[in-house]
Formats: sequence, structure tokens, C-alpha cells
Amino acid sequence: AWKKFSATEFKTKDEFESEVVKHIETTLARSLFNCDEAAAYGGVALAFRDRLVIEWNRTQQRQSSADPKRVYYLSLEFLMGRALDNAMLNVGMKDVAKEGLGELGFRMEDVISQERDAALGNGGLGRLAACFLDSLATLNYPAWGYALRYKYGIFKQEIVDGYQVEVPDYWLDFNPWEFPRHDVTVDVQFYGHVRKYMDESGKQISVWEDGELVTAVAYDAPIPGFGTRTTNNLRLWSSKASHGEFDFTKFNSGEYEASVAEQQRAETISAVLYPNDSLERGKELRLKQQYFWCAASLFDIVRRFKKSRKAWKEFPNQVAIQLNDTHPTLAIPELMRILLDQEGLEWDEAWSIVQKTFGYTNHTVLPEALEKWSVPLVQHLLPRHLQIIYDINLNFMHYVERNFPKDREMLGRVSIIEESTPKMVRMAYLAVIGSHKVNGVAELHSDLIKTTIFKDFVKIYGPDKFTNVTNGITPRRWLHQANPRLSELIASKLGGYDFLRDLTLLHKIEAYVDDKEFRKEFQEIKYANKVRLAKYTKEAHGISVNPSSLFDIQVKRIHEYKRQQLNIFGVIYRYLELKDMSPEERKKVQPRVSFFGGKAAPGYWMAKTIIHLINQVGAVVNNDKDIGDLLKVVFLEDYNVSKAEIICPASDISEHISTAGTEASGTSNMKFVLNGGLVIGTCDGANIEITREIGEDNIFLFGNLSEDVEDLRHAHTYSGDFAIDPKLERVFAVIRAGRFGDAAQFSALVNSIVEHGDYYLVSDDFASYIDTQKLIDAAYKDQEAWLTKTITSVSRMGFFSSDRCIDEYAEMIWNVE
Ligand code: 26Y
Repeated sequence: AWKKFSATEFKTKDEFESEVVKHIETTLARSLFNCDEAAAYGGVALAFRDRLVIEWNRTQQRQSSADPKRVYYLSLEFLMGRALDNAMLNVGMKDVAKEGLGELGFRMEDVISQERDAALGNGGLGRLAACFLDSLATLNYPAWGYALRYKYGIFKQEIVDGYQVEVPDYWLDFNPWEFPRHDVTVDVQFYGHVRKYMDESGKQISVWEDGELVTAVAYDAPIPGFGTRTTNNLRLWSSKASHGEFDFTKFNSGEYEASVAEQQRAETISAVLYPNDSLERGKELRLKQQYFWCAASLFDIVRRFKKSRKAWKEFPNQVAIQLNDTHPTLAIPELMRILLDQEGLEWDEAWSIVQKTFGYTNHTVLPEALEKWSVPLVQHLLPRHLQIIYDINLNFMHYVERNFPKDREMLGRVSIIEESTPKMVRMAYLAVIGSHKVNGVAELHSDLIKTTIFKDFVKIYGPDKFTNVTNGITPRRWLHQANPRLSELIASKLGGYDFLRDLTLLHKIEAYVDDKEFRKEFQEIKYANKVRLAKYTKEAHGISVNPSSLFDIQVKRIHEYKRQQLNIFGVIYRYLELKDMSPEERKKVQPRVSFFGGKAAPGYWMAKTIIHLINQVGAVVNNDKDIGDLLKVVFLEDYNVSKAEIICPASDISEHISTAGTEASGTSNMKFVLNGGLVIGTCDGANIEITREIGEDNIFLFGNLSEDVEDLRHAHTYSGDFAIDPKLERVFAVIRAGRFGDAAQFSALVNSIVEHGDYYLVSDDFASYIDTQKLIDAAYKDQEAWLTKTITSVSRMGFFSSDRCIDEYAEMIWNVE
């Protein structure tokens, strides 16, 4: 096995065992005689943590003395998943630990699965941030992540009678991976008002006074790189009342309850992750979260910069801040406030520093997901920031006016302030104006933002401000950790694990595409991964599935634009066709299991209805004696990162079937293909680049193109002869007939297509989807040809490493080495 560096702690299994025992008996104060798997997990995690911490301290010390330009990745979400397996693989002692654990009477998998997921995110954006941290450390970039230490991560999903029920995710009762830094705190101000006056030199001074303070306390988590000593830091802020545990004046005057209430009010700020991933709702508490986190992080960043005693103009040479979507956009006016009000810089100098410091990544073109905050709310909560935003806007309006004197409409279109009632602050515009680079997350998406939401800004700033960085995934977690046998097979052919640090080396396995032994092993690994998922499905859901069936998987947040409804309507159509067949005909059919998984935002009724329909269809189909193994429908409860590690290696086909132009990139498409699955997909997001890399013979594309979407939508509403596809009409007929339970429960879903304009083009793409699924059935029959496609695809996935992606950010946006 590969070893990272000369060991600083345990080197042998005996030393490892004694470390584990020491931690169980002393750190955890548990007796070895009733040591369960939870205690074993604790002991192992602490043993590995000790090793990580040494390198973590060294990395931070090295960086403090070299004082290079640092990257700060501001993201409200980091979907880290579990840390132990990752730590073992990155430190490179998993084999030693496995042996040692065996002697102590435990199985590695059981111990690993004791850990709760760190689920501080909703979906793709949060997981992308986690992959980026892994790559930043692996590539030795001096980088910090900044986020909130939510007490509750994304809710746990339970399915009760086919419906989603949300359960709070309290994940912190035992978390060995975080280190509270009670000495690293920042007082963050809210509310109050601004007093302006002239100083002796005649300069305008603004003072933000009164209001209330909430204290941010830092909690740090080590982020180990793979094959390197670099161990970076993820800093999470937790909120607490700023006067210590109690407000002593109130406490002493007998207002005990009031003082505790204030404490709780402060703690509410970092209490819970908002579970919406596409609908912006303008809640005051979310704005408070955003400012609390931006203010604490910027204070921290500025404090670190000031230690170097460099001039302010050096700030952008020392600091690059990446905004993960608009959620941290308040960092822009906050840095302005620090530079103007606290450091006394002039506007122009401050603004130039700000623009050079920030980069902004956009993850969506859906209008309902673009953040806007009402002016009265910002005025109330952050009065000084609102003034600064107005000043930024005023300067910007002057600039636009000078450069586009003939286009008077332009001013209203690009103003940061939307002239609605109430007025709104458009955060995406503020982010564009305050950054030096704006990037989308896949080629199509980066092109689309230039022609839609940011069209005018391309005219104003020129096209060079806008760029593309196609997303990637870390091959350490999504290949090596999730699919160790495949990783080992590849390593055996490539002469080692270098491909995990340079994924383009994968191309060398294409030479083995005709190698009998290799093919056999590759196929066996896929089968074993399907057996693993089948076993999980039986244990978790009591549904037996045959691992020889074609495994068809769609796992992602539930959203109309991602079109799980298209998938389940397709499943119903397949079921109806099977029912129509004679027993003889059925014998020729390719058996299939349709797996679904994903959470619906708690307030998103249509998404919840889709989950309900999937479960109702499963209840009918899975118990139909005519059907048997020919079709099974499984809804995998509570899809999360650790489940994705079991699911992604087990697909034959995965579905990435969003309405063209709506999915910015998608990243699970990459995970499935890297693990030897094929894709059915639309020409959307990164599917397009995946096709370019692996070849169009190796992917099943269908459906309308993004350039046709607008016309189709228009036709639905105005042409008058919009007719539902006849096959889809047949599906609707059986739903209406109550075949899957009370039809009324699904009427809104059906009517969104039949009566309300089919915004997501389900009917337009249905026939093409069904035809393509038939092609897949036929293709799967030729197992040898299928295997060739999967091996070829894996070998061509090198481009989609998040390492490539991070190197592009470093060069094009951050200017760091
Ligand atoms: C404003 C708030 C409601 C909000 C919160 C979370 C809005 C959006 C989100 C999360 C968005 C998200 O996860 N976007 C996904 O980002 C991935 C990484 O770039 C993309 O691959 C994926 O296509 C995109 O939907």
C-alpha cells in the first residue's frame, strides 16, 4: 500500500492497537470490556486524528512563515460526508488499521459506518465545495474554507406511507474532527444606525453605532491532502451571545429567563442549515447568517493580513476570496466598510482592492434561485452596508451612463437596486460588479449566463470578465474510497496510484479494453458493487432486487427541472407495456431496477408529490406477480454523501435528464461514469463535455436542445394546438384512473403539464426518452459491447477531476501557485 510520509505516530498494527485502546480507555473513558462499535470508531478516529493534527500544525506554521497568497473559499455549504475513511486513505495507514481492528474484533466497514455524515449542505454546490477542499490540500495550495457550524445539518429524510417526513439532523454529539478555538472570536454587529460627521480635515466619517453584538467562535477541522503533508483548515463559525454565558446585569437583577432567552436568540443564528436549494425566500434569519459568517470570516482574513504589516495595496496579492454563489456577497460591502470606516482608505483605492480580491461563481440561471434582499430589511439589519451598496451602485450607474449614453433602459436593467415594491438588492449583480472574474460551472452554463442573466454586464465589462471552469470531483473519495476494487485494478495496470493525483493517466487503461483478464475483473467489480447495493436495498427497505438486472439510478435533489417526474412516468409506461405482453414476450425483456433517491425542500409541494408518486408506483409494481423481477422501483431513503459512495459504483445507467439549459453542470454524472456506469441524459450542463470526452457512442443522449426551449414554451402557451404526447397521455390516464392510489393526490403534478404549459418540457421529450430507454435495453443485451463502452468511458474521464478544476481557478482567477 501507498504510504504518505514517514510516520510520526503509530507505524505498526501493534502501535495502532495500543493507540486505539489508549483513546478508548482514557479519552473516551470507556471500559474495553464493553467496547461497542461506536467506541471502536471513537478510538480509531482519535488515533488518526492525532496523526492529522501534527501535519496540520506544521502546515499552518509553514504557511505563517512563508506568508504566501492564500485562497479563501467562502461557502455557506460544505457537504463533507464522513471523515475517517478519507483520513485513513490520505494518511495512508488504512491497511495497518484494518489488521489492527481485526485483532481487536471489529470489521473496518462496521467501524467506518458508525460515523455520522457532516451534512452541512443541500446538494451539488455543497459537495463541490467539499471536493474543492480535498483538491486544494492535495495540490498544496494554501487555502481555507469558511462556513457556519450549523447545529443541525440538512434534515434526515424518512419515508412514511410514501411521503417524505423531515427529521432534524443533530450531528454534533460526538465529533472528533472539530477543534473549538475559544480564543478565536469575533464580535459581529447587527441593527443600530449610522452617524455621519466631518473630521477636522473635512473628510466624511461614518460610524455604525448601537444595535446588538453576537459573538462568532471558530471551530476548525483539518483537511488532509492525498499524497502530501499539506493539511489545510476548514473554519466554521458558531454563534453565541456576546457577554459570555449570561447577560450578568439581567442575571443579577433577577431576569434570569430573559438572559437565557437572549443567549438562545444569539445561538439561533448558526442553528440550522436552510434546506432550500432553489427557491429563495428572503428570510431575515438567513440574511443574519450570511452577514454573521461574512463579517467573522473577513475580520479573520484581515487580521491575518495585518500581521504581515504590508501596505493595503498588497491585499489582493495576499488574499483571493472566492464567493460560492451569491450567498457570501455581503463580503463585498463588508470589506469596503472595513477599508473605508476602520482603515481610513479613500473610496477608489478601497474599491480597487475589493474588485481585485473577489471572484464569483454562479451556479444557476433559474430566476427563482437568484438571491434578492429587500431594501427595508437590509436597512434595518445592516444600515451601513446598505449605504455602501447604494454608493457602489451610484458609481456603477455613472460608469454605465458615460459608456452607454444612448441606452437609457440599460440603467434600470443593470442597477443593483430593483425598482419594485419593496425595492430589492440584486445580489448577483452586486457580486458581478464587486468581482474581477465571474465563472459558470460548465461550458453551456457559462455561455448561457453571458446571453441571459448577465448579458448587459458582458457589454459593460467586455467578455473577458466572464469565464468557464467546468466542475470536477475528487477521485480520492469518488473512486479510491467509494470503489476500492476498481481503484486497485486500475493501479495494478498503471503500476501504482499516481492516477489519483493525475487523473488524466486513466487514459492508459484504454489499452486494456480488449484484455480478457482485465475485462473479466472489471465486470466482476461492477457486479460486486451491484450486489452491495442490492444488499443495502434489502436491509434498508425490505425490497429484493436481482443484481443481474439493469440498475438504473437517479439520485439528486428532487426538482421539477431535474425531471424525476419524466423518469417515473417512463417507469409507468414500461409497466403498462409489460402488462400488455404475453408471458412469452416477457421472457425476452431486459429486467430492470429503477432506483430513485433525493430530498425535497420541505416547502416544495410538487417535489414532495413526485416522491409520493414514485413510492406509490413502487408499491404497485413491486407486488405485481405478472412482473416479478422484470421491473422493480426503489426509493432510497435519505440520500446523502455516504450513501452516494455505495450507490455511484453500482449503476449500469444513471439519469441526468434535466430540461436542456437548466442544470448548470451536475456532478453526479461524473461520479457514475468514473465508476463504470453509462449515462442517459439531455444535452445539458456537463453532460455535453462528458460526451465530448468519452465519445457520443458511449452515452445515451435524448431530448430537445437548450436553444429550442424558449420557442417550445412559447408554443405551449400561445399556439393553441399544444397536444400531450400520446404515450404520456396513456400514463396520465392510468394515474387518473387511480391505479397508483387516489388520483387527486397527483392532479397538480399532471396538470402542471396538461394545463399549465409544461414548463419543463416533459411531454416534448417523452417519446425521445422512451425510445432511448429502449435503445439502452437493447444495448445492455450485448454485454461485451456494453463493457467496452464502460471501460472506454472510465479511461476518458480524466478531465473531470476537481484537481484540474482547482488548477484552472488558481491560474485564471486567483493567481496563486
Ligand atoms: C438561495 C438559496 C435558496 C440557494 C441555496 C442553495 C440556492 C441554491 C443552492 C444550491 C444550488 C446548487 O446546489 N446548485 C448546483 O451546483 C452544482 C455545483 O456547481 C451544479 O453541478 C448543479 O448543476 C447546480 O444545480
